[in-house]
Amino acid sequence: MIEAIEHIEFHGMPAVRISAPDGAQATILRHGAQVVSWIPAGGEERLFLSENAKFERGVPVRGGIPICFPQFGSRGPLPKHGFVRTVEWDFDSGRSGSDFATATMALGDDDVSREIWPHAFHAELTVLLSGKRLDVELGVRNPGDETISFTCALHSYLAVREVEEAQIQGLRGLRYLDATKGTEHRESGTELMIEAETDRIYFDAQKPVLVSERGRSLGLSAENLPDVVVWNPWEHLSATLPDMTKLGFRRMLCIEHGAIGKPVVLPAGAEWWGRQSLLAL
Ligand code: TA6
Repeated sequence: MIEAIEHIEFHGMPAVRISAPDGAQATILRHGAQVVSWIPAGGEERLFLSENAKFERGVPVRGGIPICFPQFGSRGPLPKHGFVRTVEWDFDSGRSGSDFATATMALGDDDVSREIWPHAFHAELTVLLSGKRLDVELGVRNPGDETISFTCALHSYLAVREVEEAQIQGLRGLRYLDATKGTEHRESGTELMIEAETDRIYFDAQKPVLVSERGRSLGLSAENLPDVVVWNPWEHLSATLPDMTKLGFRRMLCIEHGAIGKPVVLPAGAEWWGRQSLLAL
């Protein structure tokens, strides 16, 4: 019988694998508390992980669900996407029941983090697996005595059969930043298709996002993460990324929920959480 919570090595790195009795499974690296695999009950792998991903200390892993915190992208003075995706988190706790399994990873500030971001924080990443659903929740507490503010995202790399054939719904009417050009627009189409490099931040999304492909779909919804990033590097940008294979960009589609447009402001002692939920349909 498979244990519900297992401590394993994944590409030479310590990881936690959680398994629900219905066969659903997820793997979380301690490096970055990054979910690197999710197989829903009765299903197949739904997260993209580059075949050329690097599994090295201090280096981001290309694929899965990297955590961008306390800064999304290069929208501030910190390293791109912040620093928590490249440091080792602690395993905090794990639990399972008749139809779920869950694990929580934790990270607090230390001398190294305060050199980059001079603030006290305590972050937790909780992954809850049940049937065809995966909930990924980032919680942040401010244990210090000064207000902190941050932007963040759960940078989910979805596995797709063929990115050009995937239809993305749920974004119509939203204001978005086209980060490839630095221009703002409003989404007029009901379905977004990826046919070139795409890097957009949609603000204040209220509805779930649906990614439909031949024979399968994936629904994404969120709480307290109002913005949605859609990213695919396409051929030319992908060729400059050493951790992507030549055709890897065709197998991935990032749909990232985040708090990007309006930073989260946490007074001393306050807590916040944001959750992205993925449902395999
Ligand atoms: O979320 C989209 C994005 O901000 C893109 O601009 C792209 O650079 C991507 O993240 C990946 O960033 P990374 O630092 O992991 O290569």
